[in-house]
Amino acid sequence: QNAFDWADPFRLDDQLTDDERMIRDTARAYAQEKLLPRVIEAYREEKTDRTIFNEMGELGLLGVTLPEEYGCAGASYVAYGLVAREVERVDSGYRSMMSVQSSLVMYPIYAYGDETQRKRYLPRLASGEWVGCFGLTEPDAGSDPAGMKTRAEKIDGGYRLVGSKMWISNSPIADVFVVWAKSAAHDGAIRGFVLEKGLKGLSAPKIGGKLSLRASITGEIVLDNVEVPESALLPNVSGLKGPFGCLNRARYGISWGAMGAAEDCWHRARQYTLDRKQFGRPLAATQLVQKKLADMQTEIALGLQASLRVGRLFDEGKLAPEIISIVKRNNCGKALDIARMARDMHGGNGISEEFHVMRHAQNLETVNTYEGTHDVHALILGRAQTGIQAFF
Ligand code: TGC
Ligand code: FAD
Repeated sequence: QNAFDWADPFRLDDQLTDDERMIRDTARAYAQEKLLPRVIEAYREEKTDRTIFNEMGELGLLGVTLPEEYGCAGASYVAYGLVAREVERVDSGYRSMMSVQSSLVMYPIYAYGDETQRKRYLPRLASGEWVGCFGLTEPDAGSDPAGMKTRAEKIDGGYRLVGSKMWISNSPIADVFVVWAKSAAHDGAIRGFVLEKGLKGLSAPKIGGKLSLRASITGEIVLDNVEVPESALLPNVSGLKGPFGCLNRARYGISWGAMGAAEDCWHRARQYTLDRKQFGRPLAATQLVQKKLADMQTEIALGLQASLRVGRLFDEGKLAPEIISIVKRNNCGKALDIARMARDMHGGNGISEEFHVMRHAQNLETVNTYEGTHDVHALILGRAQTGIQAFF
């Protein structure tokens, strides 16, 4: 009889290639040895360590799916998911830093940029020399990005950008800003622009007071008549499908990452309830606790298997974007439930930073909201199966 591996019931490990296992092991060692020791203080002090980008870059963890000619690893989408899972096992904020750089900044420059833009930005972003951010959301346009007010006016030799972006990961420390705006010169279509730090009128104030994702810096982007040359325009995409093409990749990565955070909560809850005795026996000896552990194991095993399937479809070029809504929505929602449950199973200790579970739960509130909220993904799936859009 084959042995049951409680931590890997579907033998996910066997379904990976040697390259994927190697990248996963590199990410796991880095996350456990270098990120875990600093996360408690970073979270408490709301401090983002800029050098994390350089460290990830050195290990080839940034833009991992992009071609080697731009300094990237040319790895599979499954490998990208595995990196997200390992990094988010430590903290969702660290995974945010990585996935914004990879999927929301490097990917659009690669997919929608020209060769000059690729050569200028990709190697520097891959090494972590430069940090990037992605500006889609605005104070009055979150779930409905089509309602954005930021606009690009045509001027001699380029464009003038006016508007503001809100809730932008990495923006206060960014060197490169991928910004989406409605362009009058393109019949009002949404177009992407690549801006560099230091432009006149461009600023990115930090948003303070976050009770979630505190290890990852978040800010605004203020575009006060920022003038850019024609070469700042991403030439090869027009319309909302530009930002959505990036979001497809980031949302897919988040589906793996959220499961990494959930696994950390599950493993900690299992160990804690094995060690902790009440009423003369371990908490893990009670039926209620065992049911909770079984629920966690089941949801995580299923969630990871689903993300793996989506990753393989990505790699085979057979992916329909709606599938991503299934895994983003399911895995974030389930991870949040698991983190809250693990917090409860730790009793009073569960609210302490030392036990990590409450930090995960707080982080997952954001993860369940950004990149399309849990309910917005339900509406995407509802539309896809009824043919009726219910957004308004
Ligand atoms: P809709 O009419 O559905 O589509 C407009 C155009 O876009 C195309 N499209 C897609 N293309 C590729 N992939 C997808 N997933 C696509 N979804 C739509 C579509 O074909 C159409 O193209 P065309 O050529 O016909 O114009 O647009 P809508 O306005 O009805 O959209 C509704 C909705 C709710 C689906 C959409 O707006 C949505 O997904 N809202 C959520 C917004 C969101 O996810 N924002 C994320 C901001 S970035 C972020 O949160 C980063 S956090 C990262 C971190 O820190 O880790
Ligand atoms: P709203 O759209 O106002 O939604 C509020 C509530 O209403 C939600 O529960 C939502 O599900 C619900 N709702 C909305 N529309 C409907 C509807 N039609 N029917 C039923 N219910 C509905 N954005 C970026 O562009 N770049 C980033 O790097 C980035 N990083 C972020 C980092 C953090 C820490 C956070 C918190 C957000 C970040 N975001 C970023 C923004 C994020 O994508 C948005 O917060 C998200 O898309 C939701 O938009 P909103 O906050 O405006 O909420």
